[in-house]
Amino acid sequence: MSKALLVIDVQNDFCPGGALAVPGGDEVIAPINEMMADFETVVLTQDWHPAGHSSFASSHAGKQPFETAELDYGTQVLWPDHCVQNSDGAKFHPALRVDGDLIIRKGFRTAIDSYSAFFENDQVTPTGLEGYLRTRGIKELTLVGLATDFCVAFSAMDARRLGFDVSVVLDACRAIDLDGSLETALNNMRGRGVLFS
Ligand code: VGL
Ligand code: ZN
Repeated sequence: MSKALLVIDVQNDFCPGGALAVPGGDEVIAPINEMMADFETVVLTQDWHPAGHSSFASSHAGKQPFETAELDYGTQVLWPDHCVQNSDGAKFHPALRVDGDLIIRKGFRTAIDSYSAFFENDQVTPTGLEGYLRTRGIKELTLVGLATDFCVAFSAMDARRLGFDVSVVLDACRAIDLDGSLETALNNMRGRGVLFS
C-alpha cells in the first residue's frame, strides 16, 4: 500500500515519429504495462504545453531547438514545439495501458517549464503530487518513462528532496542525451540516493 509507480510522459511526441522523439522511446511501453500490475497506486504524467510555450525555440526569435535561453527562473533548454495541449502528440502512446489512479499534467503555464512531476522549473511552484502521495500514505516511488535525463531525473531528484524512497528502472526509461545530459543526470540521481534497478 505504501508504494507507487510513477509513469513519466509516455506520449506520442516523445516516441519515434513524434516532435521530440526520444531514441527507442516506445520500447519502454511493454515493460511499463507489465509493471503496472504490481502497484496498487499508479500515477501517470503528461507534458501539457499551451501553444507558444516559453520552452519552445519557436517562441524565441533567432533561437533553434536545443539551444538555451535565460528565462526568469534560469537557463532553459529550448525544444521543438511538443506536447501541445489536446494535440495528437500530447496523447499517451496508444499502446500504453492508461489505467492509472491519477494523471498529472505539467508545463501548462506559458512562462515556466516543468520537467519534474513535483515542482515546475522554478523549483518552488508545486504540482500537487506531493500532497496526493502523502495523503495516500505512499513512501516509496518507482519511476519509469521518458526522458531519463530530463523529466524522469528531475522527478526523481525532487522526490528524494521530499524524503521519498526512490528507484528508477532504467530498462523502462530512455534518454534524450543532449551534450552528456544522461551521464550528468545519472550522477546527480546517484548522489541524491536514487536507486537504480
Ligand atoms: C521532456 C523535454 C521537454 C521530458 C519534456 O519529458 O523529459 N523533455 N519536455
Ligand atoms: Zn516539455
